[in-house]
Amino acid sequence: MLNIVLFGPPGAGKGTQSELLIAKYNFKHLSTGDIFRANIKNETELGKLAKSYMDHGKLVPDEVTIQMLEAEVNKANSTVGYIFDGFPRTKAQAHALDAFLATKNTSITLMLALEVQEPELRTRLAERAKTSGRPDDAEPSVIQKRIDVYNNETMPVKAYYQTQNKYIGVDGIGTVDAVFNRLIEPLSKLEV
Ligand code: B4P
Repeated sequence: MLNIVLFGPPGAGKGTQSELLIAKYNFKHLSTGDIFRANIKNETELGKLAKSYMDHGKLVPDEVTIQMLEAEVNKANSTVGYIFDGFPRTKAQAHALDAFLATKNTSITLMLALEVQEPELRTRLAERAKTSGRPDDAEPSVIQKRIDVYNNETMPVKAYYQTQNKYIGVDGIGTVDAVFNRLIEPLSKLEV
């Protein structure tokens, strides 16, 4: 079983690359952003709560996010493995994920991190705003807030996996296919 954390700043291409990884490896995809957006669309209580944070570029509180993620893993019950896309985004989430996976006799195999610099992130998110209908893409000040939150609250998660020797940084600039080929290189070694 391979469990991958796909990491990177907002707009780095986590969602884009997850789709390709799933097509190749049959992983179960768990994107906390997608799950929150589905709840917003269905106007659930969780959706209303998540929206009040997401629209301002803030993280949804850990307690709510961790509980939701664990419920989704239990529902999915994959034997191939999971791609955690956009989770963990705080050290508390990383600790909780390790503890939770241990109860299932498994663990995170690798963190694959898409490295993309800020000007490119701003360009991509502004471009996506034209078609996504996402309020958090539409406003440059909200995009900046998401990047700041990433630098302050999410970056420490990188060190968490580095100390476990599980961190692999990948250049996220280039065509989608070129980035994908860089991402699967470490995975192909694991498959042997
Ligand atoms: P997410 O849904 O995770 O969104 P993201 O970081 O904006 O997107 P991603 O990196 O997946 O970008 P994409 O592939 O689409 O989070 C949204 C919000 O949800 C957070 O701000 C937070 O409020 C909340 N949330 C989610 N998880 C949470 C958690 N664990 N804890 C608390 N809160 C949480 O790519 C972006 C654009 O770039 C696309 O338009 C794409 O076409 C383009 N692109 C991709 N690859 C490219 C390439 N190689 N070259 C050029 N363009 C490319």
